[in-house]
Amino acid sequence: MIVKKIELLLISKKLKHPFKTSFGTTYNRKILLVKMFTDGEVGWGECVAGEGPWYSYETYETAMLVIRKYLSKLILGKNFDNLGELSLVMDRVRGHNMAKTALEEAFLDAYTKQLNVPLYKHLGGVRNKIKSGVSVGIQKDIPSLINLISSYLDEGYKRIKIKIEPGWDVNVLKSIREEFGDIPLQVDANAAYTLKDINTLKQIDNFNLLMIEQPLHYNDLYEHSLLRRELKTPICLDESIKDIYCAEAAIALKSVDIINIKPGRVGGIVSAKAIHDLAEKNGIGVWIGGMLETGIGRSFLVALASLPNVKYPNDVSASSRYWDEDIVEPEFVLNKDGTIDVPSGPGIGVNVLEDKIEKLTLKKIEIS
Ligand code: OSB
Ligand code: MG
Repeated sequence: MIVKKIELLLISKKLKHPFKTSFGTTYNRKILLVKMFTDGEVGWGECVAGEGPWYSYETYETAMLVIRKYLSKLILGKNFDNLGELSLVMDRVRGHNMAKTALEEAFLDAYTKQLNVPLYKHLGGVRNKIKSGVSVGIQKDIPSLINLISSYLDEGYKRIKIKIEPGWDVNVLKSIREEFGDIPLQVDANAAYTLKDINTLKQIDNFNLLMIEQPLHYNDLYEHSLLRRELKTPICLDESIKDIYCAEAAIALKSVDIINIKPGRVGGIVSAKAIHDLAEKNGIGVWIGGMLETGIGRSFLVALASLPNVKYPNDVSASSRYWDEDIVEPEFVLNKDGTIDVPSGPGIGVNVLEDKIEKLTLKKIEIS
């Protein structure tokens, strides 16, 4: 399949609820979408880089620059027989994983539409419903958090993840356990602690959590291996696993019990699948993380969540958890049993609503 033209669409979209983590608060998302024209089908991808370099060094602006100046030059006008070939060519650019992922996604959507197969089947998915959890940001006070969790449980979410940071941790977990008993619960620190916080971390360890996600530094593997020996709660890594090399090192160092896989963070669908397979070989379960995606990025998360070694509920919630209106049809909805259906149509399996996108578009760049 030949890559003929790439369109970058920068849209702005308001989140239903502001999302606060230990690294900042997001109210409005600027989202870079990629529309790729090939000699066959057209495909869509989503770049999860944020507005500022807080979760990772990438931003939507660095992604636009790197795609325009470097990545597009490596792939435009070229023929790729499969996604692996496209991915390999883009390896020449170091880093910029979120930019690469958006291009991989757009190619893969077009490619699987051309083959007339659903994305999840093409990737080796084994289930047509995935377990959906919800990631709840830091709130202004505990009663607000309890109310929000309560409404998510009413909607049918079966697993709750809360964001924590020093000062919003032990007290909060105590209230949640008092209010909701032994619901499946986990925490995500987004690298807000150090080994000096060992006393707090040991208290967090007493709440029978499914896992504690990225407690220590975003680049660290070694200190997580030390911490892991001190806690009974499984350690899940997010930020620290940037590619297959980090995943190998984390496993060898015994730094990790569970891996959160986000395609944008690890450089694409090929890399996500490789990490999934490596973890499986080593008896480490994975789940699919989210970055507050629209329905376009979400469709890739849902497909990845259908892979066999996805052993935990995913941060892949229904469209309505993020947006008043999604930009795909049908939207992703939560079933009563806390699952989300995996689309069974060709490619991403949902229709991209271009008229809605047009209304949200701040900037459009054509590269050919
Ligand atoms: O650490 O998992 C994270 C959102 C933005 C940046 C980092 C993270 C998150 C989430 C959101 O937790 C998960 C979702 O998309 O529902
Ligand atoms: Mg995380």
